[in-house]
Parts: sequence; C-alpha cells; structure tokens
Amino acid sequence: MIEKKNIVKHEERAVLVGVIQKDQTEHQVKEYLDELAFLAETAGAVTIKKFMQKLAHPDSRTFVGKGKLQEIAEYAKLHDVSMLIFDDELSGAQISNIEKETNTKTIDRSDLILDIFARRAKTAQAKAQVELAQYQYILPRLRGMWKHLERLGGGIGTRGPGETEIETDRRIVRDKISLLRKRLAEIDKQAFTQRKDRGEFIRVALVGYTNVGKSTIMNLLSKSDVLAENKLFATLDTTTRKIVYENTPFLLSDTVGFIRKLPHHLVESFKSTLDEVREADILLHVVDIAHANYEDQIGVVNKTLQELKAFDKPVLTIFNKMDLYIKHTFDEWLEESTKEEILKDLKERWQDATQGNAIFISALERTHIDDLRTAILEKVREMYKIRYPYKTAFFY
Ligand SMILES: Nc1nc2c(ncn2[C@@H]2O[C@H](COP(=O)(O)OP(=O)(O)OP(=O)(O)O)[C@@H](O)[C@H]2O)c(=O)[nH]1
Ligand SMILES: [Mg+2]
Repeated sequence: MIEKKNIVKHEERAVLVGVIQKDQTEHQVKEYLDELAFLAETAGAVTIKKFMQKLAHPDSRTFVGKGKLQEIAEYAKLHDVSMLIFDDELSGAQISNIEKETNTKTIDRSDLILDIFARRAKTAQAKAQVELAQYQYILPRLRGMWKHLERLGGGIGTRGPGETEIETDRRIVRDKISLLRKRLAEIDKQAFTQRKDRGEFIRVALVGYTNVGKSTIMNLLSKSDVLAENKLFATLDTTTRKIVYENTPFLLSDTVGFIRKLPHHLVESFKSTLDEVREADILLHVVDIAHANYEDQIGVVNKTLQELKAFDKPVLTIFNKMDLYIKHTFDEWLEESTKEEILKDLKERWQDATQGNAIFISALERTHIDDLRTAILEKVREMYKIRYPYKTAFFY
C-alpha cells in the first residue's frame, strides 16, 4: 500500500551526490551541492560528505558510474550513512538499483524539496497542493517502490509484486490525484472570488529565489508578521497586505520562493498560489546579492516567471543583503575610495541591465528603505495612470 511519509528523519546522516555534466563546471556543481546541503539541513538531515563525478552522460542504470557507486557504498558502510541524496532527478529504476548496490536509502532533489514542502504546508490549500505533487511524483515510480519494500521485507512476500498489485496501487494513486484536483479546484474558486473582491487596487508581488529576504522586506514594508528565517521555503502560503504610501494604496503579496529545478509537478500544483504572481501588476524581484551564485539565481527566477507567463510585467529589482555583500567583499585595509569605486561599478552594471530599475538595500539593517518606498510608489502611480487614465486624481 502506498502511503506518504516524511522521508527525511531528524539528524539523519546524508551523503550528497552530484554529476558534472558536459555543459557544467566543477565550481557550479559544488555550488549546487552546497544548496542541496542547505535543503537537506532544512529537512533536518546532516550532510557528512559530498561526492562528485564528471560524466558526459549519466549512467542509465545507476546514474553515476560503477566505480563511483562502489566508492560511495564503501563510504556509506564505514560512516554510518543513512541516506544518499542525488542532485539530479532519478528514475524509479535508478533509485532501486542504487539502493540495492549501496544498501542505503536513496532520494533525489525533487523528493527532498517535496519533503520540505510537505512539512511546511500549513493551510488546506498548501497541503493539498503538496500532496498532489507528491502523488504525481510517485505514480511513475511505483514499481521501484515495490522493489524497495520487497528488499526491506516490508510486508510483501518474497515473490515480489505482481502486475495486479502494482496496478491496484496505480489506481489508488490516480484516484487520490483526481480527488485532490477536485478539492483544489474548489479552493481555487473561492480564492478567485476573494481576489476579485480586492477591487481596483494595483497589485504588487514579491518574487525571487528562496531565502533572499522576501518576507523580511514584506514585514518591513507592511508592518506585518510573516515568518522569515534562514531556511529554504520558509514561506509557502501567499500573504497579501494593503499598503498606503502618500495616499496611494496598493496590495503587496509575499509568496513562495523559487529554486533551480523546482520539481515540475510542484510548479503545476502550486499554480493557484502562483496566480498571485501571474495576476500581479508589478513584480518586485528580490535578489540576495551576497550569494555567490546570485546571477544564476536571477536566471532561474526569470525562467520560472517565463514558465508562469508572468514575465511581461514591470519589474523592480531589489538587490538585498548589501550589508553581507560588503562584509564578504571588503576587508578593513581596503581604501575607502576603492570600496566606493567597486560599489559604484556594481550598481551601474545592474542599473544598465535593468534599465534603471535596480535598488540596493539591506532589509536587515534597514538601509535605503526610503529609496525602495519611493521607487515602488513611482511604479504604482504609473500603473494607476495607465490603468485608470481618467481617474488619477482619485487616489492622490
Ligand atoms: N544579512 C542580511 N540578512 C538578511 C537580509 N534580509 C533578510 N535576511 C535574512 O535572510 C534569511 C531569509 O529571509 P526571508 O525573509 O525568510 O527570505 P525569503 O525570501 O522570504 O525566503 P523563503 O520564504 O524561504 O523563500 C533570514 O534569516 C533573514 O533574516 C539582509 O538585508 N541582510
Ligand atoms: Mg519567505
């Protein structure tokens, strides 16, 4: 029988595995594994080792090569490793082959992200969305899961599952999927009506990679109390607040963060949460400028926005965590004038790239927040003028 469970247990000892494919550099894959370690930590596991292998094409049976898998298996045995986490998506057969040869539970990045989402989901909508994504993920992997249970002696006879058992499970999973879809459609209908009730207000949405500071900025701008913490996907549910600056009202929403290789099913089932982004008039794209891979992250966010068909909107790019950037980049003996030069270059580069729509702040130290407010206000007012050309005097 199929049941969903938290895959990652508290303090579990994990080994991470990444493959450097032909269009990737070793440095990039190292960063990806650092991010995977952060995901693992968010789920409650401890990373004790990372393995990388350069491979033009992943092995169809075991993803990494035979020799590497042997090495991983030996390491796992010696160091009491309870779980392998692969950075790339594995097929059901690959998971089952790897588990057999290493004798260690194996999951992939999508699995891990789904696990985190499942823990974080609080509202009925978020819970149903995650559950839907989980079942969709499981469906093509059922055969592998049966094999897995078989090896662990999990209540199945030595003969292994017959086609009928797998077919029964498939049917159960399909039924669950259609039930969840129905439930979500109902929640959607209510949410749509609620959104319609918001009237003529211009809608602004905070978007960005996970952990960049969206909720911190939301709290700062709206005096609300959204959970902000140094974990990935702290926010799953959308929060919307009405804000009034200088007699100009607008709605500000904080929403789920993006990440590279966000499981496809997750994006699909979070469609209604992401409607907030799709239906926004203006996007505030928050970037963690102190992150080594921030330019990659900008690319991932832009690509996700394109997939959501939300790319065609005015965007203000907020480069956040300037305090950390300065701390990482400058040391004490650097001349003040050199620091200024470096900062000026950085800012000019991004002002050029965003056609003058970049703001540099520290939400934590509250620097340049007034500039941010002014920039938002300007965009919101422009939008009111476009939207209601005869009504501009209405708001201010
Ligand atoms: N140093 C520094 N830390 C910041 C700044 N802004 C936010 N943070 C920290 O970054 C972490 C993530 O902040 P959140 O506001 O939760 O980020 P988020 O983008 O909402 O993250 P998710 O909801 O998980 O996608 C928290 O620990 C914040 O305290 C900043 O300007 N400087
Ligand atoms: Mg958040």
